[in-house]
Amino acid sequence: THAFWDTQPVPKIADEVEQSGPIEFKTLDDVRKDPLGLPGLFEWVEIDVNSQTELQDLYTLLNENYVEDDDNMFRFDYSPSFLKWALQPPHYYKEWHIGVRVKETKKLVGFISAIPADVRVEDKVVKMVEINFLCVHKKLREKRLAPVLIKEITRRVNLKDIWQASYTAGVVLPRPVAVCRYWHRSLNPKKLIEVGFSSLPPKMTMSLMIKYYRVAEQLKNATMRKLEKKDCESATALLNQYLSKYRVAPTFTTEEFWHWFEPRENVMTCYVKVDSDNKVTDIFSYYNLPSSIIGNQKHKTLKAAFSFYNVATTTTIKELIDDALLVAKKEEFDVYNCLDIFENDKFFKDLKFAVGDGNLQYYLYNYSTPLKHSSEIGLVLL
Ligand code: NHW
Ligand code: EN5
Repeated sequence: THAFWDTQPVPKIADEVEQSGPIEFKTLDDVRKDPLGLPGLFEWVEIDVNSQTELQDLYTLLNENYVEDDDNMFRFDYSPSFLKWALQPPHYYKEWHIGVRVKETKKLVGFISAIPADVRVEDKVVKMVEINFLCVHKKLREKRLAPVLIKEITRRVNLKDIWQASYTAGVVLPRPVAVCRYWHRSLNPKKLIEVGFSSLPPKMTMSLMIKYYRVAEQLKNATMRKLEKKDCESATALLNQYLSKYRVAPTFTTEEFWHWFEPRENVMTCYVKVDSDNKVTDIFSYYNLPSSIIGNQKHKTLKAAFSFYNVATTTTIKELIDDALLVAKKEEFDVYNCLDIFENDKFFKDLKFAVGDGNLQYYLYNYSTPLKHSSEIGLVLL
């Protein structure tokens, strides 16, 4: 049982959902105008990510306390520039960057965020928020602070007349829309083995392994280049058209597209191919999310690229991602990570991906819809 989740407008684990739509209907009159109560030692704060010191506080909280793998060997290490990008898309609200500080010391011990997004579920585009970076300091765990953060962000989102949310988590809660798997493509097998990210299969030698994971030296799509601003209209149209074939997928304005895909050093890599009329025909993109390696003497960080949105029309998805691997290798990533959403399972075997030990569940808040297969999901959250 779930003392908190059982009180929320989400389907019960055993519910058999048939129709898509909101679970409850409320109006602004139903929304509290004052913040939720916090235990007396703590206070609500807004984190201003344009302030170097506040951004650094958030970075440190997450760097020390955010998501780890099941064996506590790796912890996500979102960089300050990544966090700024992730939290300030077009039409963001600073009130949705919520921190909890200790009153006396001002130490940041909790955080949750929302950003606006239009997400289509089946045939309806729903105005939503995407919730991310929920974090409670390790020393304050299991004291029911997370439900307070979730209720407070819900209140502040509701105040803007938005009643639905999407989020992902490694844990199972009531009730996943889809259960997805991570797959991994080794780019630096020696380091991955040294840090325990992967292991040397029996009868495999290190030199065989290195040879096996070698990537091509030349792009399969020789004309692919970095995305430029002038590509935006065409690339947005191509991506929205592609996303229309998935059951759960965002829709992007040109402005949002440029925010999310503009190449940013150490944050976002996006390449496109254009035809003779300057129309974008193919796109690959990935974001840069390293992990701290917990307690390793030799290596402190694992450099991981995470597959974002990809569209292939003049090439195959396999050749397109092969090119992404080459670029990621050049950018010195150790591993390229990818969910089994979209049509991604088409290239896993041929491109030497191996299934990981982590799941990712997709969720909607206050919206029920029948369970989806991972390949019906067309949404990537950071
Ligand atoms: S998923 C990453 C979440 N963060 C981490 O895993 C970081 C490391 N862990 C922690 O910081 C991406 C803590 O363990 C957290 C829980 C804070 C996770 N989502 O305070 P208590 C996101 O950011 C439930 C939702 O005692 P704690 C997405 C748990 O089931 N609920 O636990 C975030 C239990 O409820 P139950 C989660 O360990 C989406 C209750 O929390 C959860 O000290 C948020 C226990 O609370 C999770 N990942 O703190 C929902 N993990 O009913 C957004 C645990 O079972 C909903 N719980 O008793 C939409 C809101 C907006 C709506 C707008 C209309
Ligand atoms: C919020 N938007 O579990 C998301 N990662 O498989 C938050 N495993 O990296 C929720 N355990 O399998 C995120 N190597 C939930 C994910 C949390 C992080 C996580 C998994 C995903 C992961 C690696 C390392 C495991 C270390 C021990 C893994 C084995 C596969 C290997 C890859 C390289 C080639 C050979 C095979």
